[in-house]
Amino acid sequence: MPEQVRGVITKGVGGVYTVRCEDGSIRSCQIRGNIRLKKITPLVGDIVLTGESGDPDIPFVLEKVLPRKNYLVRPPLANLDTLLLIFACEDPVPDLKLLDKMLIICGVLKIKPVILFSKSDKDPKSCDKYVSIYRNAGFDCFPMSKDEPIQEEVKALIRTGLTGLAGPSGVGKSTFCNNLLGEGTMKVGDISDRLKRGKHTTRHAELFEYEEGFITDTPGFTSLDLFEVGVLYTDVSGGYPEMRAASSECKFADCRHIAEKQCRVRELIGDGIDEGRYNRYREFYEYLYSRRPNSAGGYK
Ligand SMILES: Nc1nc2c(ncn2[C@@H]2O[C@H](COP(=O)(O)OP(=O)(O)OP(=O)(O)O)[C@@H](O)[C@H]2O)c(=O)[nH]1
Ligand SMILES: [Mg+2]
Ligand SMILES: [Zn+2]
Repeated sequence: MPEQVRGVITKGVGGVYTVRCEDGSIRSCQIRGNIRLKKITPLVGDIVLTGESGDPDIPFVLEKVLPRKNYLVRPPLANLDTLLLIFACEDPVPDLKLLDKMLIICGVLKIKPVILFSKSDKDPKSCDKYVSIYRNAGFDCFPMSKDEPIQEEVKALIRTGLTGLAGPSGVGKSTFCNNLLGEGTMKVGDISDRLKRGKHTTRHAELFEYEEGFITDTPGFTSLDLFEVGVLYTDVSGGYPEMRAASSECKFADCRHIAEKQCRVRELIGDGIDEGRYNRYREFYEYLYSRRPNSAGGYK
């Protein structure tokens, strides 16, 4: 039996997976013919065992994907410690609903979120406003501009473990990677003049070494359905540290902060709890509650 070597998937394009192995080698792997991998799609960030394929074109094969700590459907990444959520304050304007959904998912998967509002040069005031909303909510959140060095505080949060980037197209994820790792690491695209949207320049996730850890650039995405990725209504509050802190003062221990009397969370709206954040909480909660298991028309 040929020797198996362990490594991490750094890229997967067209069924060919690049693996950075523990012995320092880089192996191009196929999965063809491997029955053990039938039920699982390997992802960037997966720890795998590789073996020889006997095929000179793609000389190695993925033998096994080792158990994952966690994984994201969007962007498709495995074994994350930190998720760097990048949203532009302008061009494109930030989709805070998408951001809040990602924060809920981080809560479910126990991934540490760090939020960056990019393009602060375009509208410093609105950038500061967004940053203060998310800082007040209890998150690590920073303004960023491509012509300024990446803040040391941000670097300190991502220097170990596996960090993924996530955010819409055109917000500057690849620009951030180039600032961090050196110009030319990733191709950077324009945004469309008319729609003020990105052009999906990055097509595949790709993992790079950074300090003592790894960082992964990803393609931008615009939509995400919490129900489809398996989030339950009971998970929503996990994306709202500011509400959890206040809920100990709600009259009812199981307060949902929707229609209950003497709800401290609702008392604080506009005065400690951001109204937009609260409204999105309510929308997510009501949507997922309507789709809970065993509800009328449910799936059980
Ligand atoms: N003004 C300004 N422009 C920026 C900033 N960061 C990125 N850009 C520009 O935004 C455009 C898109 O940047 P990319 O880094 O390709 O964006 P991306 O998030 O990787 O986009 P996808 O790969 O499509 O998901 C480029 O024209 C960048 O130069 C910034 O801080 N300020
Ligand atoms: Mg990109
Ligand atoms: Zn309450």
